[in-house]
Amino acid sequence: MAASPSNAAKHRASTADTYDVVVIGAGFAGMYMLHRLRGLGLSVRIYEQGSGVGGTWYWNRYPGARCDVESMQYSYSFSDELQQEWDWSERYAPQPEILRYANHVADRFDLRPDIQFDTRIDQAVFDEANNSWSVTTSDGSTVTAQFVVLATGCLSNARTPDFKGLSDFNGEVYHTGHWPHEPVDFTGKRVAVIGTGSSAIQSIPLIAEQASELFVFQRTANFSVPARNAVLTEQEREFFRANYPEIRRKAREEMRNGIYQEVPQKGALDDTRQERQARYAERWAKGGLTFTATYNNIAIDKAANDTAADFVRAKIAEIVKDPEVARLLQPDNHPIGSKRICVDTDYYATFNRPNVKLIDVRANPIEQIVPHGLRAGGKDYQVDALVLATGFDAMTGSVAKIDIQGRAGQTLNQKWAAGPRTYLGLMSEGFPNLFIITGPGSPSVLSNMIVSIEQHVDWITDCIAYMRERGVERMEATRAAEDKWVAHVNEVASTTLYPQANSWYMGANIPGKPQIFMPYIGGVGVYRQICNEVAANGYEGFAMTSAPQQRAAASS
Ligand code: N01
Repeated sequence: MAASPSNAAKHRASTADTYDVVVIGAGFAGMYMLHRLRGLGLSVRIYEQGSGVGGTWYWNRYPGARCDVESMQYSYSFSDELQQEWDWSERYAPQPEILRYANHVADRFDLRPDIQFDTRIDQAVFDEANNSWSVTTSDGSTVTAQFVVLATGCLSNARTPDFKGLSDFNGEVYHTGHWPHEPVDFTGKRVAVIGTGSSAIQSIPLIAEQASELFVFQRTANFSVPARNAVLTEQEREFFRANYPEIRRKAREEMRNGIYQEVPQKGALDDTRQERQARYAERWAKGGLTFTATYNNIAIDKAANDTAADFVRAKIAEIVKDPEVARLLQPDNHPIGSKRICVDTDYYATFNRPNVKLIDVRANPIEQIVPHGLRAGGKDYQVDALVLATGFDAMTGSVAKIDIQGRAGQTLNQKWAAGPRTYLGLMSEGFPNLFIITGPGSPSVLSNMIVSIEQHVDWITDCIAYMRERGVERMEATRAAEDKWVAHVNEVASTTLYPQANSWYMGANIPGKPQIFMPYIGGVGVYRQICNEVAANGYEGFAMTSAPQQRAAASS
């Protein structure tokens, strides 16, 4: 439902520099947060660095960018009208369509009047006397808010490695996470792509169709499964529309990753080799992320994991004609799924094209960028364009760019110097009234992000309503609750194969970043239950302070 004119007027009635809540980021998290807080009658301001809504889908415009969660599930569930009326065109929505959807939501719920675009937040300082945050924007103005919500995204701080000579390169340089708004035409050009993560794996097949020569610089081979993308039929859309209440409920409560799917009942080693091959072949033919859910122990049992990894390695050998190239493309240093599995269209087959060359950066490290190309392993590769598909400073990178000062002048960067510490991923001790959406310590990037975003936004909204009803002005995670939660997050991670990979989940892709498994791997259903119980128990593990209490404490 669009906000009524009277409501909209009320939202904007706060004084220009004081808000109840400042939200940082206008992606899917920030937009829904604004919508819900308006429902409480609060004054809210979103600050967004980009010139439009959509967050990750605003920035990542590289060729082939699309979501790896199916479109009928990668969508908001909070409004039945919205989910009934929006027509997704394909099984996996392409980036332009997801961005159209984000814009549609912004218009439909009249969100834009409360979003300030082209504005970064540089600093947020907690004022202990007033229980409020003083927030400074990139245009130099300062506003005050009782609450700040970080809706900054987990994969929004694109990372350019410190390549020697990069600024001397004479050609075009692109980063997949910061792609130009106009289409880039590589026709007839010699192109180098550095990196072979999801962004590279999606863009390489399309760049290869245009480029005269494409050099792919691979340091670590990644597992990828076919997307089998297709146009959605009306019948498929109708199935979801008719069953949304049950599908969404199952996704939230019963699925570990927030994606409604068939749940495996047995382990990989419970089947004979022949049965296993048949099951993997069936999932491979079906396509998509559910490949690693063929069995229930692929993420925890190395022997089980090996059977899935071997299947994919054999597929690579079958698809790629040159045995040496196939060997290089076969991942050999991490369990399948311990890095985010990629979902592709024709990725491996692209290496059969005569204009595509794979360069093994592990054996031949990139030494430097030279004016006309790239030097690796003592050899020069002449190129006209450089595509950096080198990933992100994930989960903490965007938060770290903001100078956040909590109680007693402690900064969040100081506190997280040895790795992020949160209670439930939602708050960090020492930083009152500061909420994080899909932060470290929550299922976040291991889940269907929209499911996790909606859960966090609903929880935060209920929490703020609870505080308001009781005259509570300040809320903060306790040290004891945070310590316990951090220990639990680490303990659960250590029972899986995830920490065995040098992944961005571990912070391993950023030199000097502490290596800690950042998301909570207990599953979205379990996690939701824990969050609900904490709330039902009067926000157990959080200290709540009302104004008179605080004054009394100060004078005693
Ligand atoms: O980034 P990445 P991404 N020299 O970090 C290489 C989501 N996503 O943008 O592995 C040479 O995965 C690096 O090599 P290595 C998804 O969650 C989703 O591709 O560090 N190479 C790696 O190959 C995904 O996981 C979708 O050895 C260097 C690559 O760059 C996440 O975003 C689509 C290097 C970076 O891969 C990130 O994906 C796209 C160096 N100095 C993204 N530095 C979908 O929904 C880095 N690399 C489908």
